[in-house]
Amino acid sequence: MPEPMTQTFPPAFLWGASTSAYQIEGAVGEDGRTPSIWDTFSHTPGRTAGGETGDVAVDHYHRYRDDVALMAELGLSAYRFSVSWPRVQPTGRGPAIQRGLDFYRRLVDELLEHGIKPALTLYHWDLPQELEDAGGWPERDTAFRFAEYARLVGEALGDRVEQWITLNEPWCSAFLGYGSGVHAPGRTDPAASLRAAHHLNLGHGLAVSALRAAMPAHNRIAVSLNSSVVRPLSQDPADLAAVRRIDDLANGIFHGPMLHGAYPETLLEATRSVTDWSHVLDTDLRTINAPLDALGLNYYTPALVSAASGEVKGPRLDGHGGGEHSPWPACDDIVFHQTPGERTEMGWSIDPTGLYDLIMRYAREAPGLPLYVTENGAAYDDKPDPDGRVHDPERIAYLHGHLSEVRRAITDGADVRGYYLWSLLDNFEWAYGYGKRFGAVYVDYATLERTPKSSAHWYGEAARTGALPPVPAV
Ligand code: PNW
Repeated sequence: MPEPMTQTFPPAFLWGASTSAYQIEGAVGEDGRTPSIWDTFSHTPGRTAGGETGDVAVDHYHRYRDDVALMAELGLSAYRFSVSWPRVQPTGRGPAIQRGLDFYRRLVDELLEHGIKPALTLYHWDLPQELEDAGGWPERDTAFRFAEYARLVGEALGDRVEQWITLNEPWCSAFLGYGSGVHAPGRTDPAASLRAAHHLNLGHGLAVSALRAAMPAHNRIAVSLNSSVVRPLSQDPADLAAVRRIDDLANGIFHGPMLHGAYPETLLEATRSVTDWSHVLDTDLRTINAPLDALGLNYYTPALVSAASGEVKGPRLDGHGGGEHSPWPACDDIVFHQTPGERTEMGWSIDPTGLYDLIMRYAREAPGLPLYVTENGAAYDDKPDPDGRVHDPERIAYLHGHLSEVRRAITDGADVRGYYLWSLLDNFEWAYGYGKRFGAVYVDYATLERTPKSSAHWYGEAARTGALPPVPAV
């Protein structure tokens, strides 16, 4: 009998971990892989902390067997990874190369042999450089190239992977990649960022159809959005209007066309000074609105905004401080404030209620659509003790807090089918390099040795029992 306070989850609930190709694989020149925009970006001086790159990362390409064994030992039931586009289709055009696909076949077979359900993300930000040279996501053709790539991967892996995710966090690709420029390809053009958002949407819609045609019908297709929880600094109408505009640019710009077949009118109106939206063809909206089988939500921290009132600009949601270029087009009159509460190493405040609010919002926005938390986690400055163990009670508290809110959402009627912590392993945290450790498993970057942190053991127990174990004192 569970104790009265035990928080149990539905028996079929998936307990997973997430990673992405460029952040963990390394082996960037092997088996025919060509550079992606992240290779180019990370090798450009001044773009990443300490000039760090994913050249070696955590060498998962060669150590995937050990990494799967580790997941199995911990008791995880699911694993979300991404396929590196330039490994499978080096120039972004033409036939797939089998050596690239073979790596993912081996990885998936290894997972299935250990009883771990694979969830495959097609695009976690590593666009083949050749496609960026042809204009990248601001160009319409990139959407069609993405659908073609989706078909190739669907044909190759559709027999063994059931859970498919088209895009990871298109907001980051569009607005950090082409707006603020803190992510690859590092462009800073607000009009291009809005065109990129549309072509990511279009690529998603085209890819859904391509996957349906290429794969067995029982496979499930989803998208992972980093939908934001946007809160007003006050109930002042000007602050509420600021929330509306940021919400449109963070959320509605993606879920509008994907779930409802239309961009919010308020979004089109508010961005007229940047674009006339003539890049959107009428038929695109029907394409983007292709029915989905599930929705993935990535959540880390909420945003707190107000209308400008003359004070110094607070750090932005992108965690890069008030950078020179904003990722938010036509929002110079909106201020981002530091949200209250304790923060992680990213400077992101910890607010588990944001995850509850996000889930409940999408339970309403997409009635009947199963939801997954496809990323949630925290960076801390983890260090091994003299005995070699790594204790991270803060991360356990973070995971416990957020999983409790997932459970509360389920109790309140949301159909949440699983949770993937970010991340399985410490890895290349994009522009921050290796300094920010999100892993449940510690990686010694000198030896690449893996050591499960205490949070990995805690999470593994949750996965094995289907209930949240008690939290040690921090
Ligand atoms: C996500 N923001 O990135 C990504 O999906 C992961 O690859 C990444 O490692 C993880 O979250 C932790 O950062 C984000 O500025 C990057 O709002 C930036 C933002 C959000 C998510």
